[in-house]
Amino acid sequence: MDDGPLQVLTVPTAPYPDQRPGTGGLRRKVHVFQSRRYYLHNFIQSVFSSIDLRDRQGSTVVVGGDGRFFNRDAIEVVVQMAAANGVGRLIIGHHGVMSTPAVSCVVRKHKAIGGISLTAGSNPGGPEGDFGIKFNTASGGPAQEVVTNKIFQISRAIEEFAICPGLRVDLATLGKQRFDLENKFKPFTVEIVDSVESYANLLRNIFDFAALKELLSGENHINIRVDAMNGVMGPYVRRILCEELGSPANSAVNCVPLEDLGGQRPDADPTCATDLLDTMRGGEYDFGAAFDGDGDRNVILGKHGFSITPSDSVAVVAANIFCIPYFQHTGVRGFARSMPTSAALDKVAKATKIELYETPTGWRFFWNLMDAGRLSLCGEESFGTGGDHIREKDGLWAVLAWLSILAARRQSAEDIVKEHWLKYGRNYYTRYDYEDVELDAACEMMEDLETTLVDKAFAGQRFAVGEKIYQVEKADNFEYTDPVDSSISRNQGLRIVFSDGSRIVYRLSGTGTGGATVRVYIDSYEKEELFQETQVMLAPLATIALKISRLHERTGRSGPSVIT
Ligand code: G16
Repeated sequence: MDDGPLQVLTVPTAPYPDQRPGTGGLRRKVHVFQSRRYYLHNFIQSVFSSIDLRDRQGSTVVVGGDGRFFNRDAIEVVVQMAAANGVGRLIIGHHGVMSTPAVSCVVRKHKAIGGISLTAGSNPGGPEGDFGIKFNTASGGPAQEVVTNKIFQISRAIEEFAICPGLRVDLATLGKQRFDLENKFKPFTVEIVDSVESYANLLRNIFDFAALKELLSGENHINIRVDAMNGVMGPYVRRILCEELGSPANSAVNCVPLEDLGGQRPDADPTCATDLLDTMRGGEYDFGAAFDGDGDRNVILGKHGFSITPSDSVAVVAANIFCIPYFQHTGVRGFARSMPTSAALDKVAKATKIELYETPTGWRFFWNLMDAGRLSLCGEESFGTGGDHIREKDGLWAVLAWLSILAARRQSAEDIVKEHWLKYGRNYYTRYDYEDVELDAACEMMEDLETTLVDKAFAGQRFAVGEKIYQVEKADNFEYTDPVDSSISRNQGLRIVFSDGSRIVYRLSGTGTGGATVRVYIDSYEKEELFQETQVMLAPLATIALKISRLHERTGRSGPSVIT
């Protein structure tokens, strides 16, 4: 600052055709950001340009990230470009690290115009891995389609970007830093904040921390095991679960955010959190949990590794929602799940006479309902659960929700789930992922499949596997009309619904970075046979799913890359 006001430059650039944000922001291989000139700059400029200049001028923006490789380089660019684009104040997590739920919380608390999270969620990290940018708007929720479409349109025609190349921010020092910019009357401010504090305060007002402390460290405490997966959640787990709620320090593992995320895929599902699953199988711990890189997803395990599907998890939380003090105060306005998520939540909604919304995949479809006061709790099969306290799914919130239920009911997670099935019936659920499939082959298969499904002759068809016979009740390409703003989202997944309520859903993922990821979701409701093996129970439907789509033949694959 001693050298006078910082220069603001306008730099010419050329557009890239592929910057359409997917389900969780823009995700690409790290080398794409490194090797394509101004690839990151173009996207960041498109994000800022999507906000009306009058709203942007002097505004506040929150910046966080999960600490993965390329975060620091990217934050520097974001800071320099925010300053040059008229933003007045940036709030940044200490060391540039802040979880996605905390970014949502801080955006709302400071009435920011938006938040930028530098993360590729549950995708692998490191120089050979993925990097990404999520953009949240003033509500604290992921940008909606109308905004992401605008960002994409701008990115396709971009000719220049604005930047203050001389601006250097110290991410390691808490507090305010001021920078004088040429052509600006007011200094540009950067505030480095404790990444956990505001978020922890929010949780303290939602849950009964005294009861949770008793559960985790009182006389009859349970033993928990929490895996932060070397992502952003380490500091949150240490501070909230260990220091504040008294869980022993060694109950939390992989708590230091690493640039390569420890070389493992930071996904909150039992196939990735294998260390946690193995440890839980040993029987030493009563309850286990893990998160993804940026802390918005969660996996919940009971003793001996009893695995709880995300679809069941949200249904159980819904059925026990008044174990959470927040909902005792706010009441429950509605439940929601994404279309491919199992219908377990629907059963609870029906029994409690609470409205149930079925939305397309992606958290951005939930928060409009929350802002309109119509939704309190929602979940997705992709290990996302959350409430209307923020506008993102929230991994640690989900863990505290479960612990609140355990504290109130004094039963094991497994017993709670099994009692739930006895009362409501069970939705057996599985997802097959075919990763890195050739894009054209995947798209052509989906197109042909749609042609088959929407043909009038398809409804009513019967499929037999062994003794099981399934009759098609309806089949379509899922389309959603937002009940709040009447916007329509088409092409959200091909689904076949059978007369017994079982479903097969086919979708192309919006988060992959190589080729296409084909997802096949299978959901079957049982009232009697409640305690069988999922894969055995769903084998007939899986056979039918592959037969109808000819997926293996069309993609050249002999089986899924991952089954969850
Ligand atoms: C993102 C979105 C979620 C979505 C998930 C999977 O999660 O935020 O809403 O369910 O991707 O999407 P897809 O099936 O299109 O891959 P995250 O945690 O990766 O940001």
